[in-house]
Amino acid sequence: MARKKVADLLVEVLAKAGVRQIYGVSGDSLNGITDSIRATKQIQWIHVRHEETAAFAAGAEAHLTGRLAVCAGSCGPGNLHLINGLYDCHRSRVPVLAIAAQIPSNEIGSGYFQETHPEHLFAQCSHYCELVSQPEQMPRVLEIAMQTAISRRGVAVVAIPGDIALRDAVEQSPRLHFEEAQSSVTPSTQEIETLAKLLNSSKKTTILGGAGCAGAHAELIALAAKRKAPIVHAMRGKEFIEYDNPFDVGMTGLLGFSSGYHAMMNCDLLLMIGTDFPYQQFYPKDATIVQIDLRGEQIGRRTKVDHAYVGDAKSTISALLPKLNDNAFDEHLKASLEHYRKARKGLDELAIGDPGKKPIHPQYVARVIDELAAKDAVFSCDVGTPTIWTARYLTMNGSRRILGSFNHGSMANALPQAIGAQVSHPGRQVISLSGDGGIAMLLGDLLSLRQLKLPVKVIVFKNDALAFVELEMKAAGIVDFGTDLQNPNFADLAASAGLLGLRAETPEQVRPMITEALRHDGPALVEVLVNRQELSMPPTITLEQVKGFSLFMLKAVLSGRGDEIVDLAKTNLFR
Ligand SMILES: Cc1ncc(C[n+]2csc(CCOP(=O)(O)OP(=O)(O)O)c2C)c(N)n1
Repeated sequence: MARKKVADLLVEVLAKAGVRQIYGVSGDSLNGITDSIRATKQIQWIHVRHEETAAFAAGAEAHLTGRLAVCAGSCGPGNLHLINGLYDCHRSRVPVLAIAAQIPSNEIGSGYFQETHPEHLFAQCSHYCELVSQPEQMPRVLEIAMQTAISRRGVAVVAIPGDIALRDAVEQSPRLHFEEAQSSVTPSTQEIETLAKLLNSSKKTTILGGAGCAGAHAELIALAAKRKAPIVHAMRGKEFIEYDNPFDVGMTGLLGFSSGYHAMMNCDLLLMIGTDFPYQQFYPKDATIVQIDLRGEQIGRRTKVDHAYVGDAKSTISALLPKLNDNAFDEHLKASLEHYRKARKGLDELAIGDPGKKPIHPQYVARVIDELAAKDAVFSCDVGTPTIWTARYLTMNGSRRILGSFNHGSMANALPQAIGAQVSHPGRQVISLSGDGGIAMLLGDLLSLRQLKLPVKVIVFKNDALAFVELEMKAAGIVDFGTDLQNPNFADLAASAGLLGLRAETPEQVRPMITEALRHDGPALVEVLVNRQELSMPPTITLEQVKGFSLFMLKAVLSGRGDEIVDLAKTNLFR
C-alpha cells in the first residue's frame, strides 16, 4: 500500500471535517495536494479561472452554510490572486481556510522563481497564517488553522511548500474529534436589569439591527412589539430582519432611504444589535445609544455609546423580554411606519417599466427579478448600483439569501459568489445581479459556469459606465471622468461561452427574457440596457452634497453636457 503523504493527510482532515469542495487554480507547488484530492471521492476540486474567484466562492459557501469552506492557490502569483477575495471573507467574518502553496522549502529566502512570503502577505486578512516547514507539523497546524477560522470567524491560511506536501506523513490520522461549539453569550443578570430599565424608560426607541441578528428574528420582533420600536436594518442584516416584520422601516445610510434615516434621527434611544453599521454621519447625535454585540471590541467603533452589553442577539433579547413593559406610547412607531410607507411608495414608483421607454429603469429590472425569483433563491449583487437595487427591491422571506461584498466593498464579487453558492447548493436557484464593470473584471469565470455545469443566472445591468462612481463624482461636484465602458454585447459573448445569452433593450423584453433565463436548464446571462443616469443617492443630502450637485450641473452645462444632468426632481428620496 502506498504510504500516506502529508497532502493525503491534509485532504483526509478536511474531508473528515465535512469539507466537500476546494475552489482553486492548480499549479506545480499545489500538485501534491490536487493529486490527493483527485484520489479521494470525498472532496471535489472546483477548478475556476482566477484565484480571486476561488476565495469569493469559498466565502459565499461559508456565508450560506455557516461552515468552513476552502480555497487554494499555487505559490507566488497563484496565492497572491486569492488576497482580495480573502479580505472580503475575513471582513465578512466567514470561516474560510486558504491553502497557499509555497515554493520548495529549501529555496525559501533565496529570491527563487515565484517566491513570496505568504505569512506576511496574508497577515492582514487572516486570524492565523503559518508555514508548514516539516511533516511533523501536520495535521496540527492545519487543525489549528481550521479551529481558528471557525471559532474566530474569518480566514486562516496554511502555507505549505510543494515538497513538504509530497513528503511522507508522520502522524497518520486527524487529531481532533469534537463538534463545533454551540455556546451562547448573555450579559450578566445585573446588566439585563439595567438594560430593561433603560428600555422601559424610553418612549421612542429605534432598533438598528445587523447581521448579528441572524437566528434571532422572533426575539427581535417580540422586542420591537413590546417597546413599539421601528426596526432599521443594515445591509448585512436585510436577509435576517426585513421579512415578516411589521416594524420594518427600511435602511439608512448610503444604500438606504429616508424612513430609515428619520427613524434613527428621531428616536430618544437607539438600540444597536449585532451591527457595525459604518457611517458615523447617520447616527443620531442626541439620543441615548445602547449597543449589544457579541464582540466587545466592536462596541463604540462608529458612534458614541452610552451603554454597552456583550452578548449574542438571541440570548440577550430572550433574557430581556420578560423584564420589558409594553410601551403605551406608539407615536414614534406610527410616524416611522407612515414615513416608510411613503418612502416605499416613492421607490416603487421608480420601478416601473414604462412601455417603449429606453433605456430601461434598473429599478424595474430588480423588481422583475424579485417577482420571478424562487422563494428560496440565492442572490448575489455586485458592488456598485446592483447593491443599491438589491437593497431596495429584493424582498426577503427567511429562505432567500443575499451575498455581497458589504464590508470590503470589492467590485466583481457577484459572479464568483454565485459560483460558490451554486456549487454548495446545487438544487437552488442562484442569481447574480452583475454590473457591467463588475462582470468584466472577473469575466474569465463566466467560462466556469459551463465548465462546472452550474446553472447560475447572471443579470447584467448594462449602463456602459462605472455608474456608482460617476454618481459619487457628481455628488462631489467633479465632472465624471474615467467611468466610460465600451462594452461588448454580453449576450453574444455569453452565447459563445456556451450559456444562454439574451439581451433586453426595451422594458417589454425584461420579464419574458428573465423568465426564459430562469427556466433554462443551464447557465444563462441576460444583459439589460439600463439607464446610466439613474439616481441612487442616500436618504438625506447634505448641504455640501447639494452644492456638489449644483456645481456638477454648472460644469456639465459649461462643457456642453447639459443633457446628462441628473433630474433631481425625479426622485422623492430626499423628503
Ligand atoms: C476592486 C474595486 N475597484 C474599484 C472600486 C470602486 N468602485 C466602486 S463601485 C464601482 C463601479 C462599479 O461599476 P459596475 O460594476 O459597472 O456597476 P454600476 O455602478 O455601473 O452599476 C467602482 C469602480 C471597487 N469598489 N472595487
